[in-house]
Amino acid sequence: MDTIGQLKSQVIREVEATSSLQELEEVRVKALGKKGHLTLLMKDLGQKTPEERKTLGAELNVLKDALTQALDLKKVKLETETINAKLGKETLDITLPPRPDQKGIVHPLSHALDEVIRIFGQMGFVVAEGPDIEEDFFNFTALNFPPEHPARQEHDTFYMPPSPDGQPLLLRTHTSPVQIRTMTAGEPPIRIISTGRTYRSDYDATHSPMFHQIEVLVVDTKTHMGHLKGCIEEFCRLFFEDPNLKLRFRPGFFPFTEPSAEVDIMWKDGKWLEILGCGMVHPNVLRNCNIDPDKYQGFAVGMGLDRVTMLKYGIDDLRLFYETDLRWLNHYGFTPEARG
Ligand code: 2NL
Repeated sequence: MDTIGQLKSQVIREVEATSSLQELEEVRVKALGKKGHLTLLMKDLGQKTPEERKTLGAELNVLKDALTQALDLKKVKLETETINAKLGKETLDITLPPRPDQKGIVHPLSHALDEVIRIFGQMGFVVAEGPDIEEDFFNFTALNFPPEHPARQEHDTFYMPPSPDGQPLLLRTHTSPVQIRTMTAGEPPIRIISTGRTYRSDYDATHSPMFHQIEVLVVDTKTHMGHLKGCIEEFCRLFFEDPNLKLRFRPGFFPFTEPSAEVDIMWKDGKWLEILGCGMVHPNVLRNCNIDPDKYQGFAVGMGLDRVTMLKYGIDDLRLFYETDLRWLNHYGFTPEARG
């Protein structure tokens, strides 16, 4: 009894006398640690009679709670004092100008691609993607290029070592293989745009060995050139933000479309500028994808993203897109907030 009363007032006095968290911890260990006074008293309980154990045990538990509470209270008090002392010493110079906030900039190509996807998305198209390294079959053969067709060289194709099963591999020269894969894998109706990187060995102010294409493909019953023309007109007027933009369709040739056309838009000062190629999907291409050309027709459009981005934003050398010059990007790029 007496021991308990003494221990209590002694520990409480010690707790009150501490002036740091470290001192407080020492007091705690001395009383409640493995070899602490209270701990030893509790161990002693084993030697007592059951009757003594009952009363003494209860008293020791009350003491333990009282000491723990005193220690906890003092701990909070010391912690608060420590923080207040620290805050009292700290000064914050709110007149300092803030460091400039270096924001990310959206590359013009990404911005233009977002626009293109938004416009075709509103017309009901979905985006399709495929691998950059393609099989010769998807890039050329299925698209009605005969084996000896000069376009296979004209395209300045980057050939890769063949695949383990002997397939000729190459860096895709256009995004058309994505459309071939889509037609082969699924049933019409099909309404897709395919976008991504394409590669040809060519380098000057208007050609980069890696560039970007956007292709459009619609396959359905009763699809005709009127749909092709309307879709292209709608797209160009929205993309170039001119509802009265004049377009001109000229006959063209591609192995994968028949008939084919090249499309010009009327640019400032009455000049026509070619911006895309298009046509009705060649029946051989449909057949190569197991689509019956007597039942389905399709139209397709192919466009260089780099070229239309240069036109829209007045960039005159395509190589600037790929030089990663931050000053250029700050001038021609877009703030992320403007991404829609
Ligand atoms: C251009 C012309 C074109 C296509 C691409 C295409 C794809 C399939 C079937 C038929 Cl799978 N056609 N694509 C059609 C006409 C023109 O691209 O000047 N591109 C930059």
